[in-house]
Amino acid sequence: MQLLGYFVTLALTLSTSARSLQYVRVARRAGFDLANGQAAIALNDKFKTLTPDSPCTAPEDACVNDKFAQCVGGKFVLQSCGPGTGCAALPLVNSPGTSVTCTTSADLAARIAATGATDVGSSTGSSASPPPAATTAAAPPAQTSSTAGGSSADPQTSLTLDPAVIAKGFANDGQDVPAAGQVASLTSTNNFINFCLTVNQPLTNGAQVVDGSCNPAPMGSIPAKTKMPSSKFIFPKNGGTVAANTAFTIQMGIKNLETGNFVNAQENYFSAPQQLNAQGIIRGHSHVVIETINALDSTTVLDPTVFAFFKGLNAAAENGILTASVDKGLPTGFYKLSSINSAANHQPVLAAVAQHGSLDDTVYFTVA
Ligand SMILES: [Cu+2]
Repeated sequence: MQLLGYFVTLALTLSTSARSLQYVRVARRAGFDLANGQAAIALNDKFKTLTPDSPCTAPEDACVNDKFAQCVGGKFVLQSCGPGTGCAALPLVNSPGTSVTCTTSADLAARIAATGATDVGSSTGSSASPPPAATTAAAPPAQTSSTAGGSSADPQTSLTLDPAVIAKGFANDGQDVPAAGQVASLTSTNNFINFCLTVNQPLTNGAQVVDGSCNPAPMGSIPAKTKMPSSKFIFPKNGGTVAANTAFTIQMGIKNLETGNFVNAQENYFSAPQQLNAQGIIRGHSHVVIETINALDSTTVLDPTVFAFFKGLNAAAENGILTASVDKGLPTGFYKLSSINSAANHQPVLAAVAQHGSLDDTVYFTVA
């Protein structure tokens, strides 16, 4: 209660935006916050004793000489932090634990102060009067995030890449195990966060940019191999026949896709990573497209810019079946019907393994 009072009092002395920030923090304070703060303090104390030659065990991140240190092969590899920042262990906000990152000293102090921790062994009850350092440290985060544009208590709004999510394997071009015809992968030590600076294209930015664009969003959550989406057309069936110029309803069975999740296709196209539901199933929707072909056994490669019918299946499947009505039917002819199973932001679904059955279905049918 004393801490709560401290935060409310502090909040009243801050600007409106900073005040709401503090209230959010109070509301969010979780049972592990104090322990996280104490653990961060202990780690930062330990880091002061490390040298570039200190032994380490991968995967271990640390701070050595105020530089971010990754343990590679039993030895620290140091990376300098950006201007105005240093390396520190920070308390995690949403789960027990700490993360090692580059940040400002003000952000470090504020984030530790927000946990209520004042030293390694402190407890909530003992911090009746918060030290002056905590008070001065708690005010700057709002300024830090607006002026430096960098560190923020929330990694989802911070402009700084958290080292905990750096995919170190991306630094490998794959040619250590050469295979005939295999080309070197593009590599990155910062998750390609600025990749779009390397191409002369506008950012995708939520729009369907018809002349092409560069998309900076990560690919996101990939489901387990056992939860790859799959679909099969029930009507029309492969080789089936539909009456010409007569309304009909496409029916498609779908598995392992939490259908009914679609975002604004004009404003949020490819604008967020693939996401999974609590069961580990991709949250998304499907589409169906019908293309005209000149015969059922045609071998002509089709032009994807041309199609006879297209529909996003925005509703959730009923009893595992998605439907789309082709209100005016189709003229006499031969057709190819395909699904485009997608995540919520309309991107094609991504799977955990390269070798898998088709995640979509295609059937060929006659309209007569
Ligand atoms: Cu879509």
